[in-house]
Amino acid sequence: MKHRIKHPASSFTIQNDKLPAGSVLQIDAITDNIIRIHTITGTQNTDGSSFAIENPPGLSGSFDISSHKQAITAATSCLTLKASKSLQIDIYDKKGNLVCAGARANNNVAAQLSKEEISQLIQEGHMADTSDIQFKYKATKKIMGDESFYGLGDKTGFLDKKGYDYIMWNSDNPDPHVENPAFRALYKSVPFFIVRRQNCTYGIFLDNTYKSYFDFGCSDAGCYSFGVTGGELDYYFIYGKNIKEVIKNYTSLTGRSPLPQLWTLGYHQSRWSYSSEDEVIKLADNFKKYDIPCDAVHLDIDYMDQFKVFTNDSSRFPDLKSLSRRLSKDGIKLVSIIDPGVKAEDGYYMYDEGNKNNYFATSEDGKVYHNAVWPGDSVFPAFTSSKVRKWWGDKTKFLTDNGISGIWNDMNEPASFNGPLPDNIIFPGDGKDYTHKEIHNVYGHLMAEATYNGLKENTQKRPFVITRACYSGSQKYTTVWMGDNQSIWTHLKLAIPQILNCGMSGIPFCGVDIGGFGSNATPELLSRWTEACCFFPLFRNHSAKMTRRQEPWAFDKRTLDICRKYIKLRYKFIPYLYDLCYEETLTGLPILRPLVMEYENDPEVINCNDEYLVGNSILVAPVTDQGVSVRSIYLPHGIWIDYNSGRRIKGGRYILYNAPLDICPVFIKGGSILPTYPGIPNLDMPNTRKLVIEFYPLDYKAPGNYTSKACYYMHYQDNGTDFNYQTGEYNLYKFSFSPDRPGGLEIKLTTNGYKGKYKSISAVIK
Ligand code: MIG
Repeated sequence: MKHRIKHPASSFTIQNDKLPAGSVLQIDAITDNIIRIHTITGTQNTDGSSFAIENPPGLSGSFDISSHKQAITAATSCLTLKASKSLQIDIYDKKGNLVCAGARANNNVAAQLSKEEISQLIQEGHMADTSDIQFKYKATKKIMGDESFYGLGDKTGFLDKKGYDYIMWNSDNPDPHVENPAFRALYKSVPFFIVRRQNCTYGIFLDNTYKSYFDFGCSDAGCYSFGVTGGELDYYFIYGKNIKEVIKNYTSLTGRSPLPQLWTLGYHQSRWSYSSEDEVIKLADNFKKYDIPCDAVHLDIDYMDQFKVFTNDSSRFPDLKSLSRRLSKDGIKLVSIIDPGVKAEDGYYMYDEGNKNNYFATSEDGKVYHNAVWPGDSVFPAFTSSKVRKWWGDKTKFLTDNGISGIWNDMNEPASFNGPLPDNIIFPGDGKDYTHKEIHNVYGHLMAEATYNGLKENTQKRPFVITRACYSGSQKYTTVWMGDNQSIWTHLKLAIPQILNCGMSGIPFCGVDIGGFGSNATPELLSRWTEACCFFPLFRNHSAKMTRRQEPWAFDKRTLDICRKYIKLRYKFIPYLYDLCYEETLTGLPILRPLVMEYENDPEVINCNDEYLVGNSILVAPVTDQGVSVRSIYLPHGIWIDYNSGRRIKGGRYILYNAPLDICPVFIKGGSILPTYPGIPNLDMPNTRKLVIEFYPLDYKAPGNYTSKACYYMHYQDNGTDFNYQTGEYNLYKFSFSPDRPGGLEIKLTTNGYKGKYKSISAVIK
């Protein structure tokens, strides 16, 4: 919901005739390294409010303000901001270095096509973004050196966004999955980015839900800009001494992902659609038959009765509850899809209840607004209202009572088949009506919030929600996937920078459709895709109707063997992934990290698009090209242990690596201690009580003959299901290695709150 941000103790305002009549620019010290810069119009809503920020960090910042003729200077203990009367804002660090300099606004809009360009595109039968971009506000900053730009959620393109421009407008249009000059938006709006140059990092969070534009030196190499088409200019300058600090500070504002249920880190199998109970049972049997671990099967839209949400098709799925019971014997959970569009059909309970209570969006004349989605003629719940969210959340009981363990929110941009929703459609909220233009980009966010709270209340378990559309801060409620990619190699390549930027935007639990959603996968593509994504937080194979089937066994024995091998590798490292989830709850740091996050001063990794780190101990450099079995890999400085051969390799250089189809290059950082599972069939709790600790010393000659520096690792354990950990029901272990200690490795329980201790922990030295 929309939250009021309390008026900070320390702030000042500037008036200027460049601002619209009745508006002032207000600058607030939120903390000593977060400064909010926002316009305020009129008297109403003077504190501003936010969909993304619910519990701002303490509002502890304070300004020391001095005013001169031409400028106001305001200093916190970390930053000094100078605001000229002409509204140029420069920000300095404690040492007096200029961190972020305002630039004179220009009229350049990279995304705006000229009239001639538009008519030519249309003449040739192409689609074009013909909208006339009218900025209400635009902020322009200097590019001062070798800046790189990271973040922006799910946007396509490279890790470093310098030289590109993007649009925030949640869009159900899979075309922009590849670079396309006519479209720059995708499903999500996460208007946060990190700016990094030598010895300097900061982030900017533009908290505005209207359509907004970002230009990173695209239309003018000397500056970057961001502009909004409605509402107030409202952005946070977020300082940090490195990328990690910026992410910590950003997530201290917009929130962090809570711990997931353990099983959600397992392998998920999906298809549009598994469309009968029999088919689902056969699917589950195949996982057993082929010896492949699996924790979840997803039910796409065909389980519903005529696509009516919160119903089931009783001819195909007569008894979901007993189906779920049958699957749980094999440790498999069911996740089902839910779309926001409610079928407009008298007598259908969702439609009737919503109508009776005015829960649906309306036209300006107050009549319920209709468009079409999967059920045909449909109406759209106003998730802007807390009553509607409660209503929707309560309805999830239909699914949880039927044994469904997680909800997959689709089409919540919202997508519509009869043209886009007009800007002026009204979504009633709490004490305020919102226009579609204002809340389009948070529709998916609010639906996720409703789903999360409903699941939490109905089950008392940690809710598992996946969403396609979202906004900054959605990480508190949901995991995300990247929508409709295709079974093509460029989309496999794209998945890496997409997921890394998503993680740097505060959304750690994310994934892509493994094998590709649209078009036909090949055995080679599915093999490489499963390898490349085997550490992705959300690990789901999904494919579209009318495409070639894509389960691990759908092709040949070799593909099956490779998928099994990498799915098992994934399960082996789930304790490590879960530890990273725990770390994320404390810091906001993503599970998958670009190399630049851990090796910030290494110029080789600034735009490394084809490798990623899992935490800081595992480096993955998958093959993402067809027909390729050798690739170059950059290893940052340090000793890296080739997971496939055990070889120790000195980093700080490129190596050429042989990676035939069944090999994904994976490296462990020398001196790492990692918790692993011995082979387990799934994540049912009894299977997860045994742990094997692997230690990768810097130098290893033979069993018992190795050397390493002192190091330690903290391992987290709880019941993997509910919220009891919040009242202390968890264990923290410290695994440490000391070269002086006989026997080397020591395993110690440091905090013991949870009684379900591991039955056995064994140490393996690699
Ligand atoms: O119009 O539910 O992105 O994952 O399988 C397509 C059917 C609707 C789009 C989702 C996709 C899902 C599909 N949905």
